[in-house]
Amino acid sequence: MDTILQLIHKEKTRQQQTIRLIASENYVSESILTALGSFLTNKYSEGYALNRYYEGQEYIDAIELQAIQDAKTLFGAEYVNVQAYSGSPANLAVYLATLKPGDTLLGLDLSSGGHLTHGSKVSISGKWFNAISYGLHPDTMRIDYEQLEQRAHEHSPKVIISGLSAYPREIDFERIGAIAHSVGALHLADISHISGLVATGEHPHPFPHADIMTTTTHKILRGPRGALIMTNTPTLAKKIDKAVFPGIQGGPHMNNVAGIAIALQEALTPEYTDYTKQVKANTQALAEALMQKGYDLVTGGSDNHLVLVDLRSKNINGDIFSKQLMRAHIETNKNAIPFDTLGTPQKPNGIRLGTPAVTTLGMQELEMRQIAHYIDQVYQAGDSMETLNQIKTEVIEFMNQFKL
Ligand code: DSN
Repeated sequence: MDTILQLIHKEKTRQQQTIRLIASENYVSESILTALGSFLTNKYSEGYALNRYYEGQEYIDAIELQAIQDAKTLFGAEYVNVQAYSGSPANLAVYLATLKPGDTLLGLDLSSGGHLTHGSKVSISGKWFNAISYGLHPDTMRIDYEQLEQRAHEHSPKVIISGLSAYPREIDFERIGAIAHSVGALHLADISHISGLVATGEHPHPFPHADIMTTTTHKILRGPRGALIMTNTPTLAKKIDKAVFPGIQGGPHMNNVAGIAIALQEALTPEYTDYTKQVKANTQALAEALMQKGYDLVTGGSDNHLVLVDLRSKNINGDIFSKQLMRAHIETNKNAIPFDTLGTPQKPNGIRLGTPAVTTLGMQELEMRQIAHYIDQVYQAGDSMETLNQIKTEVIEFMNQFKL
């Protein structure tokens, strides 16, 4: 049986030999890996910088203050909490800070590209709160802002959530903010998927149209697993800090916070701005190449880092296709297609593809066309293991050009 260290090594090799197209994944730098595996993991630091419950915090405090300062600079935020363990706890902390059980929140429906924590019935956000959803317009497959406005007036939510996990187009934060404020609701922008684009001006900024912004740190932001909660309102900042600790969490994972601080410093460099531009260029190149090969994309393209491939015209579901792609070392995830009544969560009729990870490896438009070619070859191969193995060999050779 493999030891844990052997399994870690095998996972590294697997990542090296696989085209990773999961829109929420990335590769962190060597410095971030060092922070994650450092002595910081030995320390308890309940509380916040300069106001802790245990002694021995001089270096911990300096790390947390640096992370907060860099997040403020990167996102133009006045108050930042860097302790949430990940995106779901970050959103839960916002709800604890702003809602009581039974209060109404309004978020983008999961099957329209929203996130579980935006009010899905299987999440605490949908179980403990009166979660109402808005969706897409059936003609454009883009957010139906008129429906959003109508539901906001009808249900008077306390919080309206903007943000996506599988929506390939720009979000009009200004319009959502105006709707929220017209009904006395707070606007929470969960920018987890697009935070790097927001930070570098490649997507419109939620501030000043949002009252609170959350983001995970491990997607396009290219940090370790964790989250930021940001606001420019002092009273909200106090409530959010109390909600994170002691509301829902104990001691922060300071090795992660150190990794986040390094990721934020990396994101403040001109190289990172070039990276986010290339992510968008690569997504567009991938979208065009797939459409040329006859694949339908939801909304017919992308403004951000992801595309949603509608497989209904291909007579294969996303579950089977993503497994076949994986056999050829192409890693994707199955995904629901908006308004598709035949697909199920386990067997939806789409796959989601994103370019943040492959762009980190240095891939450009040429490689995106090559990836579209491999994807189509896998489709043509059907379940022929011999052909899938041939494609896998080619993919591994292709990946050898790029070093983790
Ligand atoms: N799991 C993330 C994603 O893939 O979008 C969101 O939590």
